[in-house]
Amino acid sequence: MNDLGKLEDLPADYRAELTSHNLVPLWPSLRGVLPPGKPRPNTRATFWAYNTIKPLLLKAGELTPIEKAERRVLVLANPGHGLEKMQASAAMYLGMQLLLPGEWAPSHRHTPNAVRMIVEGEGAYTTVDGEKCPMSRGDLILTPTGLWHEHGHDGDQPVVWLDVLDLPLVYYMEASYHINGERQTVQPGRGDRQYARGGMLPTPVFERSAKTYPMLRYPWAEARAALLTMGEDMPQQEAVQLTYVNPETGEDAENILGFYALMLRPGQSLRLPARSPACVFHVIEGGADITVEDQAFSLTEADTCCAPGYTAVTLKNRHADKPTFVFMADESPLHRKLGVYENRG
Ligand code: 1HN
Repeated sequence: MNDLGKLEDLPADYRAELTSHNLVPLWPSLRGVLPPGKPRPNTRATFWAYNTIKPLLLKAGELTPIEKAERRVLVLANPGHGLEKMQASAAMYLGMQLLLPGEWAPSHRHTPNAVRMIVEGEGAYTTVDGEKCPMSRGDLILTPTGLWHEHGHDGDQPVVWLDVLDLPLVYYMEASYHINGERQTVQPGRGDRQYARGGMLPTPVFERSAKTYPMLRYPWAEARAALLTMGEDMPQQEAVQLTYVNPETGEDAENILGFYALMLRPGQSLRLPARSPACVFHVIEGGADITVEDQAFSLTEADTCCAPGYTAVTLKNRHADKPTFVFMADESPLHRKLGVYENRG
């Protein structure tokens, strides 16, 4: 039943004639594009250790000046897709970016959406849509589609952050391009200050802010405090997780990828259900053993791994005496909007 015949079953002259007319028989390829029961993802469970990446990134700092690189990034590429594709999953791109003291990564804007999760170092900032966002460890900073962004660094130590983009999807859609721009003028006002208190929104009396993305920076200090407070009020075995959202709409912070912070309590083990989107895990604080099917990774601070969709993932806090905090990115908003989201338990 499963064998629908091979291309070679057809006479060579018939195949050649089809080809000459840009025609292809479906049946030899049908099982490939519609495998039985569940997809056969190219995305492989993959682990990237920060202590491997950091020296190589610092070396890139010596080898390649920022003026030449524009963005000095080592891409965390999934071997299942082929490294040259620069994909972590079908829709996610991951990269570790280095900015050295005094450097400036010039302003541009592009169609793919990006976020940065700050890994290490103080004193850098990214200016997004005229808003100067300071970068500190664990902060999440959005650069949504179409918004100007540039990075600068007034500190005295290297700064490293994790870039997460929906580039593979936008590129696949043949909708990926960029425009270079001038240095931005910093405008007064910051979303992370205006939206700092949950449940209370700025309400101008005479006009409303028309910003599609009102909040661009999600400080780690706030996320961490929220997780700890939530944890105090929840049963011990329940997952303590928050979603980064647009405070005006309550929707995911960006349109295509979803972003979350998870707290594993001391010694806690947590099984995440098999869901259709692929998922990325990055340890902000602590350490976690992460198991994806038959693969087991031990993550310490600043390590990153990814899991394909349709796969259950188990996370275990490696510490018995303190919580572990994990940043997650996934393809849920995309799957939900397209109607293909599944949770298989
Ligand atoms: C980009 O604009 C940045 O602005 C980083 O820092 C990584 C990877 C692909 C395409 C655009 C940035 C990127 C990128």
